[in-house]
Amino acid sequence: MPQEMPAPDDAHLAFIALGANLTHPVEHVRAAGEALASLRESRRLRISSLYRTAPIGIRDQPDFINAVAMLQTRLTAPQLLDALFAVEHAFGRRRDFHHAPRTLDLDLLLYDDLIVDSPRLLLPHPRMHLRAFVLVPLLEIAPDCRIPGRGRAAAWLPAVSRHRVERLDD
Ligand code: PH2
Ligand code: MG
Ligand code: MG
Repeated sequence: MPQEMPAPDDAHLAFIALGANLTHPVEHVRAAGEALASLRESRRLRISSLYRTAPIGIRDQPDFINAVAMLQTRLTAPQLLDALFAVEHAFGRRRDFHHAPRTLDLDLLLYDDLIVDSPRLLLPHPRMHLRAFVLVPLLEIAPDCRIPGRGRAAAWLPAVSRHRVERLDD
């Protein structure tokens, strides 16, 4: 977590990964970034550039557009998760199969330095340190970010240098 961001006692710092790879993914990710800016009980502190990224997992699908947002929020982690599902739903997200192409995917990456292992919520996101499409935008907005249990996020970059990640022009 970046340490330069002191928060009131009831405010928490959360990082959210945005991804889309179906119709108009750039517009969808941009609009989702705006939706995060107006989430209740929350303030969007930063949002990364947009990145065009090669699909990880199922390779035979379109490139993704990815970004990461930093939020200050008074919502609890489960409340924030529900709010993210609501935004995904509003963007017409269908859950066809694991890793299926998606109109919008919002993943809660980090919530303060919380470690959670429940059926509904895993924190930190268990694969975030292995994905350039998460690490590169995350480090753009929080270069000193630490992942609980995994150390500095930046230390994981060399391990994912083979993943294609291109920053889009503004
Ligand atoms: N999301 C996945 C699986 N693979 N690949 C890229 N490049 N970007 C994603 O957001 C992504 C993925 C599952 O959520
Ligand atoms: Mg995902
Ligand atoms: Mg998801």
